[in-house]
Amino acid sequence: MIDAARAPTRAAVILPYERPARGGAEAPAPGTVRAAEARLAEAVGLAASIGVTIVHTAIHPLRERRPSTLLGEGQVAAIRQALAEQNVTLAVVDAALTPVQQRNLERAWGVKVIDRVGLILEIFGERARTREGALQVELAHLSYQRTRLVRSWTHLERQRGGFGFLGGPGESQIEIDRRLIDERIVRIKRELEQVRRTRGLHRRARERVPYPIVALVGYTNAGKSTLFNALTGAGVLAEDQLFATLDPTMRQIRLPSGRTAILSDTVGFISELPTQLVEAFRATLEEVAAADIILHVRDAAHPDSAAQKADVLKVLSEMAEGPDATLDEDWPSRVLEVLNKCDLLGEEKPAGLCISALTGEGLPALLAAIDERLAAGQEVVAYRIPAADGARIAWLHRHAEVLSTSAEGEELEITVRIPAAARARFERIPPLGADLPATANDR
Ligand SMILES: Nc1nc2c(ncn2[C@@H]2O[C@H](COP(=O)(O)OP(=O)(O)O)[C@@H](O)[C@H]2O)c(=O)[nH]1
Ligand SMILES: [Mg+2]
Repeated sequence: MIDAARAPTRAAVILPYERPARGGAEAPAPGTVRAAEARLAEAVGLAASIGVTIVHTAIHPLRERRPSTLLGEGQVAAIRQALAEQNVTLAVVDAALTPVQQRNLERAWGVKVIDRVGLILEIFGERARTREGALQVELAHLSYQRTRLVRSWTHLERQRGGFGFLGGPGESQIEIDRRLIDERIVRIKRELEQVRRTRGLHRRARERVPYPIVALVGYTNAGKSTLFNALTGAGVLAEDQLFATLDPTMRQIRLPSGRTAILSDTVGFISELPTQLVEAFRATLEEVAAADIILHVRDAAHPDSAAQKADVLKVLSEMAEGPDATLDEDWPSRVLEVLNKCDLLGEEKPAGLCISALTGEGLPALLAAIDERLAAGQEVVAYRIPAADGARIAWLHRHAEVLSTSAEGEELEITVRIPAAARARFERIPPLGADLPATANDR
């Protein structure tokens, strides 16, 4: 773990960039340069989110993948000099490094080196909010460590000339480590299954939050955190301090109508997410399930903006699939798309909600759109609910405007003004007791 709590770590972000195979020594296509720069910006954004100070960034074109250091000899030397000049103590190499490459680079540069997967695991580890999320991240971490042990083991074997039967001390240590990791993986998987069975209960706890939730989703660097700060910074409410200390990524906002909502920042999507991290990433996205509005923040100026949008929608739709779905199937009706960084676009603005989280352009229109969404299609409905069914009563208080409540024996009659989508969702929630047989053992 990187300890960012003490003094900010001085970090460098190095992008070893493979040019698409073209042949010849002519200059790279302009699109390639732009893609490399976008990729570097993403890596810088990722690194910044673990609280380190980035003092050096560089793109190094890869001519070949050297097994010992990935980068070329001259590049390794040039980077060493740059790191020393800036007193860097952590180098993030935005690529997949073998354990051997990582170790050799650490030796050559005299700093701690982490690769892309290592960095992403750090971020997920910090941001996992639910028990399930934390377990998923730990599982990914262990699998990552395990493959690295295996790889360095085959490396040792190779060094011995292929006769790997003479179990040296290194090898048996690795066998032991591997077994410990395997045991831990089995234990975590078992715990995960248990947590999944009780997931309904956790979600119900989230639903006690008394205001509608607006969750910001989108790619890393789309501007989610900037927008979060722009929307919450201006009108911070006094009672916000409480929320801020509990969880810096959730804060109250006051909408133009006077309605209060909770804005929730989420872990960003990451381009080319390594497959072993997909489950962990989805687990960190779970809070989207409880959101009344899924505010999809897009970087309208990014070269891959359209592909990024498709990715985000694909992941969300996958979360709504199968028996283990974490998202209600009505999720598309809850998405509100916003095009950020419109200040970087020229005259021709794309259709849709164009904003700039940086300059504040379009933010009043965005707040009005959120307001409108929350108010859309309201109906007045009266429900009779057993007074003991605190979960459904709390749900109504969160998702609907309660107009009146009266006691009718053991039941409450609650009259609410409720959005049509919320009404459909509410009517699918099993009444108290309906799910007791399945969860009785987990309490
Ligand atoms: N030009 C411009 N830059 C922006 C805008 N919003 C965010 N940024 C920049 O984009 C980078 C990533 O923003 P951030 O909020 O951290 O993105 P996140 O990863 O989605 O949370 C930062 O350098 C921001 O200053 C915007 O509307 N216009
Ligand atoms: Mg952010």
